[in-house]
Amino acid sequence: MDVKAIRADFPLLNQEVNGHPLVYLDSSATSQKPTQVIDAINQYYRLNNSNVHRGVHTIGTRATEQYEGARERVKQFIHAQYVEEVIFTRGTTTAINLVATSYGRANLTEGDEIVITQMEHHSNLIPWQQVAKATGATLKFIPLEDDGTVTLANVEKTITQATKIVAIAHVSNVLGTINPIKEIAEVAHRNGAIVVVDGAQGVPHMKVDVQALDCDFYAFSGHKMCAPTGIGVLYGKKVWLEQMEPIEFGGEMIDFVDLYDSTWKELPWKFEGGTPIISGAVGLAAAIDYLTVIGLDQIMTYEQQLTAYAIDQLEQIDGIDIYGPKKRAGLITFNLTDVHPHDTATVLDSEGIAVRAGHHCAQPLMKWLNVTATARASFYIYNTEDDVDRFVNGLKKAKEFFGDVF
Ligand code: C6P
Repeated sequence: MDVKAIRADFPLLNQEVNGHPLVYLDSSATSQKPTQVIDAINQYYRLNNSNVHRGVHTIGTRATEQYEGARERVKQFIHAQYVEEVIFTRGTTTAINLVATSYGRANLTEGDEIVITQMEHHSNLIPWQQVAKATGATLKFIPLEDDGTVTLANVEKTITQATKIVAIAHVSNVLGTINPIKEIAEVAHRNGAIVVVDGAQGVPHMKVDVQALDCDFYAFSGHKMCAPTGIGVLYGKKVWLEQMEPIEFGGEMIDFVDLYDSTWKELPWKFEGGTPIISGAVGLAAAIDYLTVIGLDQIMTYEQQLTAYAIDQLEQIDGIDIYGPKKRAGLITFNLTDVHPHDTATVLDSEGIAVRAGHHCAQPLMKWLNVTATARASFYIYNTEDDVDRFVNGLKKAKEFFGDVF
């Protein structure tokens, strides 16, 4: 991977923050955008902006072709079997809520179980809490090992014939744990349950093949993979999507409308009520093209190398707790002893280094870690060993600042 060339594609990275060259280590929150994506959106608005699926005029046809072309790109990227299995949403949160509300409320009843884990982001927890409340189903949690992984033995123990839905992150946004989705799907299917994967931290960093994983639904956000905010995807197996009712009603998603009743369009449009996120889809297609040229396997390997390089250095620092397993995705969640993570992040920011501090939308996981908050450095294709060195030096400064000398 030519990281120097990649960095040059990201204009935002080329600036000073607080008098220092920016080191951006918050890509798990949102990634930066390359010129190729910014230009694609710019060009769409300059040349092809129109509403889709409506007019017969040339500009409208171009916009429709770009929007539906983006769907085809997503289909290829995640290796879905059918293009109509790709529903555009606002992001991961909206995608999971769509499954929970439409599939969950229609198919669950008292006595049924929804199996999740304590490492879930709130977006893959609260929608299921709501389904449980509405249907009388109960939530069950696969226990976590001390390093924040799940074992297949515990997966086997937790999923039973009463399980109807298993909802799990592909990659934890806090621990970096990579969950064995294919194996979990096998256990779930053997017990008659479906599997919903929160892929927000998966798709941007690794090759995802939804048919090979055999998951029933897979949700992800464009903004974590070089695309703009406001566009995301729900992949779902056609067999389920066809049975499901829309949850948003109005323009775009209808077939025939009468005074007292209406019918819906076929897949995927029945789930895309209102004017869709056209420029977002155009940006997502450009981001997919960009990442595909680099290669998802290369991205994963590179990020894991960079993370290992960082952890090696961090482990030499006294008084640092690093959370999560050894084999992990490209992020490091940590705390300096007796220093609040917000203070750590503030000192790093004064050095031009952007990390995230807080509960990372995973309060039950913070409880499991026995902390109220943590700091987190997350890496992407444009980060370098030099960024890691600056980060480690910044942490040393933070420790000095708060009264502990190495
Ligand atoms: N995590 C983070 O800093 P949205 O906001 O819908 O694009 O994605 C939600 C979401 C769902 N699942 C996981 C595993 C996630 O990491 C996220 C977003 C960001 O970790 C913002 S809290």
